[in-house]
Amino acid sequence: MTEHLAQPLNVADPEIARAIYNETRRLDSGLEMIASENYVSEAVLEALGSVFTNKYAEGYPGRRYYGGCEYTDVVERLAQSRAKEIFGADHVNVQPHSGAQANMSVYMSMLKPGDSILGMNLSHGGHLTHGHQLNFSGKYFNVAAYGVNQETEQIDYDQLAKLAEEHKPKMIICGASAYPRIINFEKIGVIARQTKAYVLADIAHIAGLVAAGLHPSPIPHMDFVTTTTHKTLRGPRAGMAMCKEEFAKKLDSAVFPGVQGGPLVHVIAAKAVCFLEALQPSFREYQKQVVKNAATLASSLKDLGFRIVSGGTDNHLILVDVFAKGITGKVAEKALEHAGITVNKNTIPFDQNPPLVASGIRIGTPALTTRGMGEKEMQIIASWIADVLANPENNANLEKIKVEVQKLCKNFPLYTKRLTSYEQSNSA
Ligand code: DSN
Repeated sequence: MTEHLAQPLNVADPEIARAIYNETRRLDSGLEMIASENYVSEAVLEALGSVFTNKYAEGYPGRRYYGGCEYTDVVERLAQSRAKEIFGADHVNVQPHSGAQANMSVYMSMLKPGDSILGMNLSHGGHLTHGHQLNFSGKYFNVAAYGVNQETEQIDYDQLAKLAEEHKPKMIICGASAYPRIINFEKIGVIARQTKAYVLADIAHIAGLVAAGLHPSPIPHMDFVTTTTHKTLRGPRAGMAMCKEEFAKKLDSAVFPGVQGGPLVHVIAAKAVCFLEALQPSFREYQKQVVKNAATLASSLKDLGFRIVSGGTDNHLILVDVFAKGITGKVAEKALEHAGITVNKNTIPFDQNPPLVASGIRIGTPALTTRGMGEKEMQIIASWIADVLANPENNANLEKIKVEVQKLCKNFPLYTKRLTSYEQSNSA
């Protein structure tokens, strides 16, 4: 290889190397509590940074539009068979670049522009791609939306059934990005069959829990199941789509050539690695701890006087109604960030504030659990969150808590070799 192309990153591009180092330090020294984030393993990172980034491989294993796909086929077949083993799906397509593209592919395989769909309202915990007016799903399809019951703040299955009966959607979409409770996939599957609708579950948030058997599987009740691979599943930033055998051909041609061109083979390799990790017994233990940590966080915050949307959690996340304490989600997010605790502002059901202000914050435990934190740490963190939100503008207090956060993080180190290697090579 030409000599200058063999240079390490910190020599070839010191500015980008520095930004990567700073991001690694940020992850290591702060509390990452965004419910959709996690920390991948070194093995996943190695696969992501592999030479497979060089490869074009349009098509599928054994039938590609490019030569040189011998090892690409090995990678994609391993990813497919591991995903099938984890979820028990008839058919899996591991090529979607993201969850949004996985969803788009499912729509493209069965629907035509103008068809009706029924999805969960974004402001009640759904997702943009489930029919939001600003998203392609809301622009191309005729959307009806279900939500949660105002009292229980849990999915209103009666409303869902009624809307399905009235609107006769061609597809019902379930799954959520800010919903802390078990989703009754069986019930939704029955409603779909009664109203002759196809049915899709987007399990992006809970895929790791489903893989570990800690959330009921949607597979027996759904025609299609999509997910991202980077949230509770703890793999690379990407998507995946599964379906019943009868829809396999349609789904595959919707992914390629329908929605995407060449697959990202290095990302598929990293998905395969994360799937192998998810098949290990330790993964189930990890997911159990994710759920226990979220439950502890919810009960600790409740004890400290916070209103938890729906009264608690069954999964990896909680939604806290901070507006009930007189501050907005926006202010809460900023103050917590100042103190080294990263969360995101989030609307709560029937929110009186717009999404960029929001009345809630969404907090998740997948990343901190990967670091090895447990219920004891969750109790400490809950008390810091309460302290920050009691005085969100007291900068001295926020700085004081940040120091405490950093001390705690030192006991749960992250990506140490990467940090040391950069520091050593830049110490001269
Ligand atoms: N934006 C993601 C989340 O944070 O939940 C969902 O795609």
